[in-house]
Amino acid sequence: MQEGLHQEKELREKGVADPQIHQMREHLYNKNITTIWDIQDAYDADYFGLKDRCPFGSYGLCCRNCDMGPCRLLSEEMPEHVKAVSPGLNRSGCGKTKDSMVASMYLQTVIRGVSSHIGHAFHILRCFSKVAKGEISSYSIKDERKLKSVALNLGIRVEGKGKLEIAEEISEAAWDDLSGRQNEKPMRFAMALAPKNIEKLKDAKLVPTQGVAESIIQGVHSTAQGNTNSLFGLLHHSLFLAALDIVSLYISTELQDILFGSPSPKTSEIGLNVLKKDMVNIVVHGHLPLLSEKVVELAPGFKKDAEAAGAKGVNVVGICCSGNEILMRQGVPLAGSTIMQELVIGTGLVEAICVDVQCIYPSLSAIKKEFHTKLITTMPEGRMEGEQFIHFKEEEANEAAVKIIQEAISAYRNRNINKSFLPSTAPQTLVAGFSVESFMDILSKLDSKNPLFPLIDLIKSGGIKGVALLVGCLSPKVQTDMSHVSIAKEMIKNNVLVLATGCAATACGRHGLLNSQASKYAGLSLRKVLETLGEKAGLGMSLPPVLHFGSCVDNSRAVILASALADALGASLDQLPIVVSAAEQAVEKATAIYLGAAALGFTTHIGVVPKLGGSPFAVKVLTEDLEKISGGKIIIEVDPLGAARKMLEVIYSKRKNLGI
Ligand code: BF8
Repeated sequence: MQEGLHQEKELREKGVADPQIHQMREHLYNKNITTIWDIQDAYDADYFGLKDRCPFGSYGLCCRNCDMGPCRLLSEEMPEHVKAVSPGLNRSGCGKTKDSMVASMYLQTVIRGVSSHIGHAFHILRCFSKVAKGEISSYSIKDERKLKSVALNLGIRVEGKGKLEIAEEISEAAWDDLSGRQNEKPMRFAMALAPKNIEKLKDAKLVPTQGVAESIIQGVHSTAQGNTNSLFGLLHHSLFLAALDIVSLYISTELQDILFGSPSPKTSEIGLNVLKKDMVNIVVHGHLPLLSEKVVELAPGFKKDAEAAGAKGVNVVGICCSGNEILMRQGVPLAGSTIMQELVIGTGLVEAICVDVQCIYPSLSAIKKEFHTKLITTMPEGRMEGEQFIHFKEEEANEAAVKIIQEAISAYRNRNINKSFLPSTAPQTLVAGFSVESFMDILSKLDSKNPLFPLIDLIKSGGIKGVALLVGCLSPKVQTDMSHVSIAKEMIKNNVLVLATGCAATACGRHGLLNSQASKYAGLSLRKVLETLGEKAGLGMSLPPVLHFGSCVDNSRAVILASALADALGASLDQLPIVVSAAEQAVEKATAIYLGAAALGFTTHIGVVPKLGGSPFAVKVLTEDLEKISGGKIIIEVDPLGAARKMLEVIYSKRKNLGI
């Protein structure tokens, strides 16, 4: 682990690679406005004389759960200067060992990640249920094809039923899965997602079961003082919840598609320069499409109001996963990735940044005070002290969106153009909006009856060697962006098709990997495949070598695709030449996702050192032993090229085992 921490430092010393981030950072630094990278630099420069983050926290050996603590334990691996000042205790006040402390802290991280995704699913489900019951008119069922396919996958009959009736039955299934009584029954959405693989997990007791809330409480309970000290029990529950996490993502994705439409490829742009100097700029930020869709829908109706305020109109742009949602469905441009949220406000050109939940830095409050920007919070989970709160409720969705747009227009009058700054870099063009449905539509141009067959043939023939799914966040602890970008380039060079979601996708977008021109980085056979598919799909250009597969909840889309491939090949998920990489995991949700992928059977890479170093046993369980249980495992590798090499080896060996 110590070596990994050194490697992280070496990578961040290379400096930020995206020129627009570099320019904005410098601009703000000169104005004494600090950003996430400056804080990381401050930790590197001096932190209680350690010149790094606290080693006890970094190793997962700091427990502050109860008031006997905090307790911190010493690892042999820690640097000498730490050992010299530490009393060298090897158990907490209550007797937690290094193993149980590490595993307990890790489970708590997973629980926060899973709870965030389940919280997301609840927001969507509540709205969906009200639509199904005809209780609200601000939303409707936009995608009937998807409604029916979700119903059929859940075993719900659709003949002779109206769409609201079908929707109500889907909603009941989702409520049972998420908040029904805990029982031994697999979640219905789990069986719809990957039936064969879920069966396979039975012996390992990793099948996501109904009554999610109780499973979470059980996890929190077992980490409370005076409960289990079993390393295996705690890690097993982490894996169980993480598998369940993927199913909760699936619920959100499916219901969102029904409400807002399944995505299809759209050309758009990404970069700070999508903000317009002569328009009222509204940035939507967070994760739920409920609010962002409404702002996008209603903003054009306020052109006259904006003109009256001296602007040419209202420009809505996205950031974070709310941004991904409206990008892939409406083609709305992205101002940047989540890690750039401070910079977006720092342009001085944002009238309102409206946020819902998750990945919203509390630092926004301080930064926006330097400008005329309004930070509008809309949900209790994301409320910020001293900031405006427009409580978003489905029943009053239109009213909330209108209020936000009006607030933004009124802020435009206070914009001080002398305080504004945009970097000199033009936005990157990108194509986003790939989903299983839209990808199958493209493949159906090759085989209308069995669209999956051409993909299987390509994998079998080696035209596509395998698939890599890039997930998760961007981190200031490494060279931001470049872990994802380097891995993506290495994969496509070796004829591996790359799917990307969340911030991994937006990083690839800013570095020009989400457009046709990027096929020049692809190996010969992958390039040919992309050109053929692009031509057959009538796009008049090659498909991008990295397919933007949506927001973080849309990782479930990749699992659906993998599950269909596994069925067609007569294999299980762990046998497929598919790897997952969370190269810059930062947020608890990313932990839930990468661990969930490994629980389902995927070999999954992480590129930031996890807080597991205090327990070599915990590391062994996740990086080695897990393979015997689920078929998946974790690869911890900070160096991106080293990680790519390891993932390619996995792909080649899986191909060999499949005899292809
Ligand atoms: O959910 S990748 S920083 S934005 S957690 Fe957050 Fe990580 Fe970005 Fe979307 Ni996902």
